[in-house]
Amino acid sequence: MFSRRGFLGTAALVGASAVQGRVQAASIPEAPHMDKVVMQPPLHPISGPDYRPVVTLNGWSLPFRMNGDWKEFHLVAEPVVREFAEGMKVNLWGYNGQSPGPTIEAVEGDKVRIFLTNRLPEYTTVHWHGMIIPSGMDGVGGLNQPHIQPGKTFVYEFEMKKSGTFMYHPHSDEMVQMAMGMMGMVVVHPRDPSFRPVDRDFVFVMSTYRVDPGTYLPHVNEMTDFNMWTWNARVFPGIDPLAVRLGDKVRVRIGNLSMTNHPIHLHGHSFAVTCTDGGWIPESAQYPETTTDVPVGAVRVFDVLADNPGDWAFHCHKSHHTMNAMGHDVRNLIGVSRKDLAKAVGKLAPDGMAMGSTGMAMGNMEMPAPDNTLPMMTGTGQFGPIEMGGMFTVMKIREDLARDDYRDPGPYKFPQGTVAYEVAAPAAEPARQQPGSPPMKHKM
Ligand SMILES: [Cu+2]
Repeated sequence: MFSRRGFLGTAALVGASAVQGRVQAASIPEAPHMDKVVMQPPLHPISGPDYRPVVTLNGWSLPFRMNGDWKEFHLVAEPVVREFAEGMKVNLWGYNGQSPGPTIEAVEGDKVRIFLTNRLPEYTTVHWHGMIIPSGMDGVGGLNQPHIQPGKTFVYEFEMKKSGTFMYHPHSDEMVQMAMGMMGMVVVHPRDPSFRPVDRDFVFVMSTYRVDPGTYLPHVNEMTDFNMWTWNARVFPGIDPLAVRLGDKVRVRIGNLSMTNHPIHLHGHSFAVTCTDGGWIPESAQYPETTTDVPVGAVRVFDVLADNPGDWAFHCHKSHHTMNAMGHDVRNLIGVSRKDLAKAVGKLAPDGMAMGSTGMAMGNMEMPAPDNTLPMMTGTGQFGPIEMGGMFTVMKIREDLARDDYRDPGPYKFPQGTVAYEVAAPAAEPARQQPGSPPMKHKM
């Protein structure tokens, strides 16, 4: 846990408009540190304008302190070890003990001072993606400021001019530093608590890595062939579920700092995108969707009324993105006779295995994996294997959750008679005929 000593919630901050004053050298705040990989409880404001704090999937919000009318945060850029899911740890770079870094929460109109201490082996900066700030605070190394050398601390000072959802990441050796996991989210709450309030508010950022099975470091030069598709540097079944109370209005804020787009899909509901990193979308311009594409370098926020109880899959709809480490050059063997294939493989590689001739379901391809990797498809539900990985989790909508209870409520208890069921019917033969070939005999 982080130490809360020395940190307060929001103190009264009225009429803060002009950004002024240089920080006193002696007064750099303590840098909190997090070593847990499960969602931390929301960080409620103690005074000042009220807001409903966000929760970060497998993450936390950075505590702050008030110094006069400045809200002060301290980020530390440093190497971290991140567990993607049980059985796989990766050496990344991040902030304050984790990758991604903590979520920074503030209120529209706040004056913030964000210290950045560099404990990386190379220089860095922080860019505040989507935020309207003075040019000299924009964090592009060489363009807006000198790079921050190892061991040095810089400070960023600006006013949170508008509410919304933003991101932070380096603009300094950016390809390497983002491929190593340096990123985080910024949530600026509206000063008026009656502006589009919700009951639950989740946030996460998407990033991708290529970590070859048995290794511990991402390939930072990879451009397209990633094998770990993560939400907050976690993959299914390691991603926190979204625990929601029936009837809650729910907001989900999604950043994308990976190198491809992700169509994000929620089952059982329709939602509307209400905000991007550019700002709030007028109600008249919103429309219902069940999948929304989150482009590279963008934020999409959707609001949904959780009025349908149950366990609802919530995932990227690119099916390769709900897989873990895999070889992409696996041949498609669907329809090939397994017996003939086993014979042919056996001649070439006596220890080889024929797999996937009826698909790739787990029953067909259990195989030993090297250390420090994850099965391609995994996870178990109350009815059997879920066979997912990567960008997949579950929104769990229950009647009986307390307001701030985000703990996993366990599997849904389906009311009797509401689950798809088998009926007595003649056994069906699998269809095996190929175009232009004679019917195959069934001899599996
Ligand atoms: Cu995706």
